[in-house]
Amino acid sequence: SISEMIQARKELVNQVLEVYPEKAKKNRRQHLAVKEEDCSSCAVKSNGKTVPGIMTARGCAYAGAKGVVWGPVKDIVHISHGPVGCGFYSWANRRNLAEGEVGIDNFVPFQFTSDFQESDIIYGGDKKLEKIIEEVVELFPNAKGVSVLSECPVGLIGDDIESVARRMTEKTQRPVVPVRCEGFRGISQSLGHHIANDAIRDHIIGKGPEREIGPYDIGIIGDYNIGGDAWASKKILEEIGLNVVNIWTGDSTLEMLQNGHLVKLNLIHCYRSMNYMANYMEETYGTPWLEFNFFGPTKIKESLLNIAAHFDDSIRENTQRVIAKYEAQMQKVIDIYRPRLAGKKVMLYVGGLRPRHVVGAYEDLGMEIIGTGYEFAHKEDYERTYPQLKEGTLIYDDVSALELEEFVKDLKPDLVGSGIKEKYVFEKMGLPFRQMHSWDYSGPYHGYDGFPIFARDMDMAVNSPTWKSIKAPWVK
Ligand code: ICE
Repeated sequence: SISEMIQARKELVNQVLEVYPEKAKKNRRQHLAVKEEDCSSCAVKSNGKTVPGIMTARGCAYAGAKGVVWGPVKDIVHISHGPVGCGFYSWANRRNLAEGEVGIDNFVPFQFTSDFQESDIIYGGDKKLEKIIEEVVELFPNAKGVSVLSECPVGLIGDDIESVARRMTEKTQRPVVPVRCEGFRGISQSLGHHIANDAIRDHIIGKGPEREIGPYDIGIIGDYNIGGDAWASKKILEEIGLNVVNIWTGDSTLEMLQNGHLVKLNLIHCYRSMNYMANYMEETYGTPWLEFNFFGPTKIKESLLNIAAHFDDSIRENTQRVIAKYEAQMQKVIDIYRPRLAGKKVMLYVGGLRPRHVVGAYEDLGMEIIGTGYEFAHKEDYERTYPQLKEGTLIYDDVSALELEEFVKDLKPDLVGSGIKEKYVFEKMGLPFRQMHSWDYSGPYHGYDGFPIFARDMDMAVNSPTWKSIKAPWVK
């Protein structure tokens, strides 16, 4: 029965926690829960400091600011300011695609670094930064601006990148934006999102030449175009008659950031990383915003109807027509894959949005989420999550490598959806796995274009005969 299952999963949590010392055990217990009908007890603690010594999958503020928010702005050169490693190891692996001519109006494929050396730590890196910015605009005169993303040592030695940025904004006649996203700030990449949002607020929005707002102009907030996601989202919105003028930030331009508030409605996909600017635009400019979810036909339909409700009859009629058109196509996808995937159990562990946003897409294929959790979500994100989950679902916040491994061993899911740090652990166990950050080199997964690809990929993972012939190297 369900109550027995809930009990068993609670016991599993206790059992796994046994290895920790008392203090760590007490801390971690608050981050783990089992979904029950009355969810007063299933709320987990979140957005707290990781227990020292525990293996976390979290990233840092620099990751959240450079990798997530600023990186996809294609016509700005982003300088990873500090030692070479941070920029190098975060280079190109998030798969935020961008169109345009590389080196002319698209700098996304590049990696710019100030490559700090010992002498820069001793004497400071401000002069070097100034010289680099000069070189950047000389080599790439079309760059619309420059962002300076600080890495840890820059903050530790007290460099004044703000004054360099001010001077260079004057000198180069384009925005040079200081982003104080040193990795040691905060407890996860989440603060990096916030810092990056604040930099847009302070240095970019409302500061360019304004444009007229058309009656159907909208912006997409928090779609980073992973594997082409934003293009798939945009396509549907345009089909219902809306005009997507800004995307924050996937395949984005400086102009889109400057004029983010000049739309009738902002649609926010990733609430976690950009709720700050969505709120700011509403409070400052009166631009309304609405959350939506474009994973899987059920959620797409729900979202389209909500969006259409903000517009006139012509948009509403278009929406009905578009939903009907795609419903038939999506049903074909479901007819192929559902028989191969129905009843399969899934465990997820991703960043700050997808652990709830992809649930509907799996359910469209008849799959069941038995465990999910976020690396760095806040209370508001978990509150949006509980209603999406079935009773008995295991919920884990900032789950440690050990905990996740033990949960998976016990619950035996048919598929694990998580990141690169988890991938090879579970694949070596012979467990089907999909990377749910980068879409495992696939995608898009958003929109009607994305769902058939999502379905195919999940089937490919779950039903591959390969897993049966894998024996974990540590099993004697
Ligand atoms: Fe938002 Mo990996 Fe994107 Fe989310 Fe965010 Fe990150 Fe991407 Fe993941 C992201 S912005 S990079 S939807 S930081 S996949 S919260 S962890 S679930």
